[in-house]
Formats: sequence, C-alpha cells, structure tokens
Amino acid sequence: MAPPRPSRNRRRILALLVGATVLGGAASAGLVTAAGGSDPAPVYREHGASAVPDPPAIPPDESAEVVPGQPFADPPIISSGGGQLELGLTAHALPVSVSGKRMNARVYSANAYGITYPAAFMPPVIRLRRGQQLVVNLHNLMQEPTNIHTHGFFVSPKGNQDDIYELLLPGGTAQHVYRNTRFLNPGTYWYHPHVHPLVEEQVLGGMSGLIEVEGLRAMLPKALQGITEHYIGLKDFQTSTGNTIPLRNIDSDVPTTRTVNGLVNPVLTMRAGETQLWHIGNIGADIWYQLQASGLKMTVLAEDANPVSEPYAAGTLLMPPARRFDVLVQAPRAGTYALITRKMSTGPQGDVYPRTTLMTVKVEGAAQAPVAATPRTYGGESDLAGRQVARRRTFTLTENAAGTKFFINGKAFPGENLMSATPVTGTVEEWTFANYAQEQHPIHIHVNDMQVMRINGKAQPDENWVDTIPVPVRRAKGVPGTVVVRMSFRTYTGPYVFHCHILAHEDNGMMANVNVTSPDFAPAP
Ligand SMILES: [Cu+2]
Repeated sequence: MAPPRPSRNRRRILALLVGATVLGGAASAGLVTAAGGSDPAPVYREHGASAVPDPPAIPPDESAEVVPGQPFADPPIISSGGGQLELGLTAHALPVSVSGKRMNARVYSANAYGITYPAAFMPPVIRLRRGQQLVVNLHNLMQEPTNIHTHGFFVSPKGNQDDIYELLLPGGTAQHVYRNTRFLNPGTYWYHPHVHPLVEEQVLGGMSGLIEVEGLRAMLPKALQGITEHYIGLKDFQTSTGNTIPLRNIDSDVPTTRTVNGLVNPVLTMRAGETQLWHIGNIGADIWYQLQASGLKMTVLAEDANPVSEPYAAGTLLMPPARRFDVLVQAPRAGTYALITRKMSTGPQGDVYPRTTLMTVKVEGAAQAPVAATPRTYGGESDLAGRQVARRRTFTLTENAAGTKFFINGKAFPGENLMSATPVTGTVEEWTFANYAQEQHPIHIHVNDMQVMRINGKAQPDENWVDTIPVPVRRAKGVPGTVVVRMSFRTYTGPYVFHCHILAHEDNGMMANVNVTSPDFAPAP
C-alpha cells in the first residue's frame, strides 16, 4: 500500500543525499582499497548549459485526451558496429506527448553518432553486443540530482560504472564507462536513475529505458535467425494532477494509465504462423503486471536477462516492477488478439490492479506452418545448489501500520543501516528474505544475480536465476513469507544495495547496503 507521501522539502532531500555522498566517499577513500585493481574515479565535467527550471503547468485546454489504438512502434534503437557503443543521455523536466496527451514529465533525450533523439516518455533502447564497451555521457538539466543504474548488469559498482551513490548535481555531466560486458548474459536489461529518495518520481516521470544485450537470436533454430524482434517497455502514468505526471505527494495507488512504449493500447501486426521475439520489461515505478495473450503461444527464453536452461511455454507472466522476460511469441492463425494484464492483488495490505488491455495484436494472412521454435538450451550460470555456503543471513521485511515507512531488519535507509552485509569475493552466501507484511515486496540486488532456492519452504527448480524476486506475504501473524536465494560473489568488490523495487517502498526506507570485499581485506579495528 502506498498512501500519499508527505511533501518533501528540498532541505530534507539534501540532508538525505549528503548521507549518500558520505557513504560513497568513505568507500572510495579506503573501505575497499584492498579490492585489487582500481576503478577510475567518475569523470565530471562542467556542462555548457545549467539546469533548466521546471516548466509551467499545462492548462487543461492545451492537452488532449490520450489516443488509444495507434500503430505499435518500437522505441528508437541505438547500436554500434565497433568495439564501443557511446551515447549521450540528458535528463530534463519537460512537457512531452504521451500517447497524444501533453504532460509535464521527467524524461531523457539522447544522442549518438550524429543522431538526436528528442526527449520522450520512452527513450531509446540501448542495444549492446557482448564485449562492446558501453559509454554513457549523462547530462543533468533538471533542478534536482540524478544518476544512472544499469539494472541487471554484472559490472563493477565502483568508479564510473554502476555506482548508485553518485550524485550528478543540476547542470552537471558525468561519463560512465562500462567494461567487461563480455560477462553479461544475453537478454533484456534496463536503465533508470537511482538517487535516494528521488527514484520513484524520476522513474514515474518517464526516466527509464530498455537495454538489450544481443545473443538470444543466435540460440534460435536457423529458420528463425531472421526473426522479427520487438521491444515491449511497460510503463504507466497518472493524470490525478492534471497535465503533470505527479512528482510530489505521490499516491502510487491511484488509477493509472498503462502504456506500451508510451502508447495506450497500440496495434501490432503479425502474419499467421509467424514467430516473433519480444523483449518485455516492466520499467515503471511501482505497479505490477500479470501478462496474458490468449490465442498466442509464448515461450520464455530468458528471465531478468538469464537465459533459462529449458525454454518453457507460459500462459501468464508475473511481472513485479523491474522484471524482464524475453519470449518467443507465435501467432497460429489470423484474428485479433489482446495482450492484457490480468486483475491481480499484491496482498491484503497491497494494491489491487484491474484487468487492462495493453496491446492489440492483429494476425493477418493465410496460415503458414509455424517454424519449430525450440531453441538450443543455454548453459549460463552454474548451479549453486551443491556449493559450500560461507555464510547465511536473514533479512526481515516490515512496514509500519500506515504503510508509509518500510524497513529491512527493522531499519530504514539511509543512515540507520550503513552496512548490512560484507560478503567476500569467491564465496557463496545463502540469504533468506522474511516478509512479515501483508503485501509482497519484490527484492532486487545489484551486480550479482540470485539463484532462487526455496519459496515458502518449497524447493525451486535448478538454475532459476533472477535479479528481482517477489517475497510472498506473511502466512499468519508472526509467520513470514520467505524466499531463500544463493549468490556467488564474483569478481567485483565495492558497495552497492539491495532493495524493494516498488520504488515508493525503496524511497521510504526499504533498502540496505552491501559491501563486497576481497579475501585479504581486513576491517579496521
Ligand atoms: Cu516493497
């Protein structure tokens, strides 16, 4: 549940942000210097332009209602043939058109290789080849800090890579260089800001986009190598504040308009018998989806950019905030179909979402024999079930009665909870998330993915790898819902976070720090 949040004044935001800065500073000043190998410090440059004031409110008569039923459109795709993919992303507070309706939003514009991509509710897809170095030049033209997180990336949390303690102040520019992308699994990732406690408002405002790491197509049978691929970026926006996507006093429980790539119920066309590869991501701030496409056949290839060991047919796809699926979609015969999200609840104290049509799929033409879609299986991560566990930890998830404050082990981020865990590289740990609340919390950890071992005591299939896992509601008063995961802390040292990916919960405390150290690290006495 997420009732209206108290208005936050800028002073409080800054006080909280200073806490974040101090933590980042401490880390780079010595906490993790035994890590072996040093990441360069972030490169900050003065940006020519300074921050731009928030735009004025848009009068009602200057914004039409949304236009549903427009043709489906993929976001623009930024890719490169060379050893490096470099782009600029600029954060703005600007009015944009969302499915025909003019709204004040928080949005990215982008530029790459001489092409400018105007600010849009759905920014470009970054399409990366494994091994390509990714360079993101982030500019901040908003009047509040921001930064960038590459959700799902197995890269260093330090220096100018996936460092969420970075604060890019208004008017500033920072260069991020993501190395060792050859270790990334193929599949769908995403990017979004991660400055506590501004994450919900910036993502809800429109600041999130998809990343694809190529490689899934190569796993398909030869006849499907030329398959049509589509990106399905799921986001919602609220109109409770007129023509401004709400940025303050956010009530994540009010009715919301769901979009696919920023369009309301767009129309996608397929040929009868055709198989397509869809890269689907829930890249909104707070709400869940339970996808269903009756009449179409969906086969899951990857979850959270982890190719599954055995592709499986799925009737529905449960998608908490941040979840991604890469699926083959087969259209057996001509007709009109719908991709819907089913009516669902996240628990007695959680949110209830109505059934909504997300996209219309028109299948045309005479039926062709579908190509067998069984892809080669993937041997990606190694099963941690038989590995020695160096350390077991339990983290409780609780919230106050009003549903306005959220805690991990009874503590709210930031401040009270400086380092919740200090795992050592080369070891495997088993963590239990114990949810005492009456709503599900989808827990996400940065850098290292999790293998799900047990949910409410029930063993899970081998090699069930994710970066975000919903923890079930309490089973009875005092009896938590539990998820047990294992993680192998490999390669990268440094501080990062795990948190609930309902961003209203993260911004209101449900986040904790991890600091991965190397075996020769000796904590100061
Ligand atoms: Cu939560």
